[in-house]
Amino acid sequence: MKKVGFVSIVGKTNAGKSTLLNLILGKKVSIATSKPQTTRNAIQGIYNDEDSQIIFIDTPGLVKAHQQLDRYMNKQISSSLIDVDALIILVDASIPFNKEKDQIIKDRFERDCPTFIVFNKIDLTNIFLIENLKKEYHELLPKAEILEISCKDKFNIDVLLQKIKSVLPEGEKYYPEEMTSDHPMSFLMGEIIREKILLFTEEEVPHSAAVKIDSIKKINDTLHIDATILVEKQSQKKIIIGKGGWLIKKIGIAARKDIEELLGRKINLTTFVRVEENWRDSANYLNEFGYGLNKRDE
Ligand SMILES: Nc1nc2c(ncn2[C@@H]2O[C@H](COP(=O)(O)OP(=O)(O)OP(=O)(O)O)[C@@H](O)[C@H]2O)c(=O)[nH]1
Ligand SMILES: [Mg+2]
Repeated sequence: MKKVGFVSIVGKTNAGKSTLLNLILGKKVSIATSKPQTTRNAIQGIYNDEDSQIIFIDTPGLVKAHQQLDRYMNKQISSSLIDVDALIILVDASIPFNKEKDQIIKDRFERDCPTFIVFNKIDLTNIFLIENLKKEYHELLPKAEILEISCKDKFNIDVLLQKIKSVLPEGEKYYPEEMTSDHPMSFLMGEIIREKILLFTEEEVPHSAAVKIDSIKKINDTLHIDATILVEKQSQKKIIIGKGGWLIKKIGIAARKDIEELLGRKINLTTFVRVEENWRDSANYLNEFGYGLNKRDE
């Protein structure tokens, strides 16, 4: 018998949720960047060791719902909270507490399961800020246990894991040990391309882009991957392509390098940039690019 269970990682955007998941797993299953709203889908990362199997669920950061894509992201958060065995509420500890705004943490995340409020980025903050955060979060969610970590310095990650194990039930593994995520490899390939777009573009472009893998074909010993990048405006397409195609080339080279590392083999990556106005509000395009809402979610 092992300690097994589902643990959702929730919080505001940019708190470091995806970074934490990748760090715990020791491999990348979820992209992480300094841009807000990097994660759009709930992503399961499956952690295994001798005495446990923990299925962590990385979630999008909280967003105000303006478009259907935002509603999809919010739905991903709430679905990830159903039937979890424990909850990690990740907080960027370098940002001071705001009584009005941070009430949302209680409103959205308070559950009956064991809950850890985890202050991340303590490498960026100081003891006074942390003490104040502790006081405020204790008032907000008195039953939750508070912990400090730094993903950057890999500080206290083992302590967090031990604490989580201690509250999980015993049982049989849910998944075979070679499985690390619930998403297929093609999903991560698309996300890696999106990560490069997030890294190399500014303002509205990162949030207006989606990526879809159209085909993966093996010819001789090389994998040929075709991907479509969707944007909302002609001007964004121009930015992503860049003068003489320099930026799309840069995005492609960086993505290819990461995907090759992931697969341990050479690939050939072809990207095609398509413009669809308001795709973030169109059920058809959301479906096509992996953000489909059920009718009852709308
Ligand atoms: N200094 C510092 N930076 C960190 C730490 N953990 C994560 N970061 C950075 O914080 C930024 C956001 O990280 P993500 O993992 O993408 O955050 P997220 O919570 O998944 O964000 P969303 O997906 O947008 O909700 C990245 O630039 C990380 O490198 C940390 O412990 N210290
Ligand atoms: Mg994320």
